[in-house]
Amino acid sequence: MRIGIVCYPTFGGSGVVATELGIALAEKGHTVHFITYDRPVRLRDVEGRVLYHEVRVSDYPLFDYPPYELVLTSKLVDVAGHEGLDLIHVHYAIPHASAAWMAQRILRTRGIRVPFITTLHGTDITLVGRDPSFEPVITFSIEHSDAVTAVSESLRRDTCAHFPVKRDIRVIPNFVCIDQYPSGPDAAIRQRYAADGRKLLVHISNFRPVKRVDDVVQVFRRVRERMPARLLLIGDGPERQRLENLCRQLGTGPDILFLGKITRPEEVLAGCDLFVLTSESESFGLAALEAMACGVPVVSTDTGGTPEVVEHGVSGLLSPVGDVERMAGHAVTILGDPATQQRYRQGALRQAARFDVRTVLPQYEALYAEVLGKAAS
Ligand code: GMT
Repeated sequence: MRIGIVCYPTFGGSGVVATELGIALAEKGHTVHFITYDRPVRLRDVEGRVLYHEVRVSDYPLFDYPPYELVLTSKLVDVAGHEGLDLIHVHYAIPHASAAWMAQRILRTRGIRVPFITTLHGTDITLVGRDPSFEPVITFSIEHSDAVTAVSESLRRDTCAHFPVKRDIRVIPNFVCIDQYPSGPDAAIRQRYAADGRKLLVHISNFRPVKRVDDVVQVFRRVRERMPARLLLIGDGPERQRLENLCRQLGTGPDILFLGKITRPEEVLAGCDLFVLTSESESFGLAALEAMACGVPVVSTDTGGTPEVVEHGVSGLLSPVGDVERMAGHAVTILGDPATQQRYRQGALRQAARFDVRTVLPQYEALYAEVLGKAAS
């Protein structure tokens, strides 16, 4: 199959999943064309079957707002027509789904039929999508996609609750390529950050308000009162500078390290003891799944799709949003005793294995076949 993938090329979960999906499809022999404004951060080639087409919006003084959606549409028409794409798979509804719909209509005038699938990832529905100014376009693009998937049951429910859509939305969860993750704790990472045997807590996000990273700091400070520990904060975003200032005021010093963006988070996760995720809302929590794939249990808020990923009492412990006391208590429960930590570690590995690419990829391939079958009939 020749598949076009549209995604955000950044460190966000939707771009990461789209990239890993494209690579996994290429490993199975499909040819995959990535169409986006920058090379996705984790993209790599597989025997010439992964190609990248840049969407470049020219700067013209009349455009106060660069018309990205239109240029993306034109690029989709160009790539679909010239590369003979069988289907287009867009990740994140805004503005990818409406661009794909427009491209589909233009292609049809040229006698080319290309179905498109939209995968909803979370903030396109839960935050951005609920802005009334987006609603009509998102509703329309969901209704007019040839198929729609959501990354969790919770996101599927949210979509049906907040948008007047009647169509079927299939849940296909996010995944990890388990074989790419280290099988045991990494001694070199521990030597770098926890040579004195202290516990290593870690958080990864885009530092947006929805992640409530202040709560991560508050949870850590409570844990730190009970045991030697260090917190690694990975990623970057609008809240980072304020949080760095807060940590300076609190005098947390080397106990809290900001590491910035990291392309391969497992290179740090593999030495960590606990992942902390304090989000207000989270459609899935891919970062938590990646931590679990490294055998790192998770202390998280009980919100959105997180309970579908982190099994309470097995791979981590869940608490209500904002309850930093309870989250700190959970962290101490997991870290306070080696046998308990080991049990959660094994639970995290087992749970992550349920989301292995070998289980999830066939679900996408089956959907592609269904959509192509319908398009041909
Ligand atoms: O977390 C973010 O704000 C980034 C966003 C994205 O589009 O990359 O993440 C969303 O999609 C991820 C991949 O499906 C999910 O794992 C995240 O839970 C989801 N984020 C939210 O719902 C806040």
